[in-house]
Amino acid sequence: MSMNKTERSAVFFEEAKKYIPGGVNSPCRAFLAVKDTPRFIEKANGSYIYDVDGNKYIDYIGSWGPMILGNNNPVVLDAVKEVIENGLSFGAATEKEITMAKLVCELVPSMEMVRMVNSGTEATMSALRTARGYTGRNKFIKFEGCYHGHSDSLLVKAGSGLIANGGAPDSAGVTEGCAKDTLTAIYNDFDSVQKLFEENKDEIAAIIIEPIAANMGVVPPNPNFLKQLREICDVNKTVLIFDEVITGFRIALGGAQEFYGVQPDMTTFGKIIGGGMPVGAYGGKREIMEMVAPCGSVYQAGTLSGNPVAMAAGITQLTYLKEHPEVYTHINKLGTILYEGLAELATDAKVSCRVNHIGSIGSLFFTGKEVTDYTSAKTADIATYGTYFREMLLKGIYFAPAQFEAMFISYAHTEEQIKETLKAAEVCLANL
Ligand code: KE4
Repeated sequence: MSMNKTERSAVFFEEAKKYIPGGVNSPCRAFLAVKDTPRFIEKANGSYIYDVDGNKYIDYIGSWGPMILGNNNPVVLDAVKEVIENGLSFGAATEKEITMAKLVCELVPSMEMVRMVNSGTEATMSALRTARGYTGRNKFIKFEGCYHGHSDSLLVKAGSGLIANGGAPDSAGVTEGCAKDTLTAIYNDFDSVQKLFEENKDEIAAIIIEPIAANMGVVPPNPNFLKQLREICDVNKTVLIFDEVITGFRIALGGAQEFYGVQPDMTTFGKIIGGGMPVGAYGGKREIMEMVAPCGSVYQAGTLSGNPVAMAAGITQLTYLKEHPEVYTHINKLGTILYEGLAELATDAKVSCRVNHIGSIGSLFFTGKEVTDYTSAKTADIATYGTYFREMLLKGIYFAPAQFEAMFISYAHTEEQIKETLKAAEVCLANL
């Protein structure tokens, strides 16, 4: 078993902790949940990342989703290099923003208008504000275990880094006043949604949902669940928001809404839309989006929104995906081999484990239960996941450094690398 050197990562981590909370600029990177030294990454290329101690890893994070074409895709990189010469940011309108907006509306038919922002958090926060402005209502429904970024009213019973190491799903600093309008339902439990509508008649502005949950680990929607949400929103004139920050342009070119054939009223994007640069977006029906300033009364703004360099990266990546449908065939095929292979190996090793996956995203839960919601996801044994993660990392496989995250396969991954990963997993699972 190869032993990673982690000296330099360890030194950097101690230094970083002096100046940055927890030594990281996002909690998921701290490796707290897996009780290991966070690897400080020096460079990335294709399906590999390289840390500051010279270790090389097959990368199943891809910056948490953006790198669908692989790290440092030359087409995206060239597009960025080309525009940088003309200036990094103008704070003024540019043609590239029209190109991006038209492209998003073309690829996602439910989008009649779209506003660029700089992160998934900004996208969901703004979409929610717009839905409230449009309906004149305050309350909204989210689902336990879903994560929609870190805006106050969405940090209620949220997933991802909030629950990574067994933490509470609610953040300190979110006031009663803010959280009181956040209603939480149970993923895949339509009765829990219906009950909230009965208890809050005509008061619910929106439902926001990850159409495939990926922040309590990957939890696909039950058949008809999304359709039921569509119907109850129609009846109650509630805005249905699909948070496709992870699933957008990933599950299909048109996102989970294309894959499941259910159209939301609004959609939020992040990650892939930026090609690795900071980009988020929200949009949907014209009559809703015309509420947004400066043409409407819902205010939202951003110094770097629609930044020309970020637009070049995002437009290039989305255009490549539009022109190369083979990307999806490839990543979905590798996803089936990897995730079904992991499930088989766990069974052979008599390890109590569930693997949930759709296409190129998936996650592995050390539990004997079907994982269909937050409660069942939480039965997963976090300590065993940590052991498994650390062992795989020592073998050069970089999985999600937390139980309640997804893994991502890119177009740069090869069948050989998947087989190498499964070989490593066979040994690790047998040693658990
Ligand atoms: P950002 O603000 O991190 O760009 O996007 C927030 C967000 C919104 N919606 C969904 C469905 C998301 O998954 C995210 C962010 N995902 C996390 C990983 N679970 C990003 C990684 C991190 O927080 O460092």
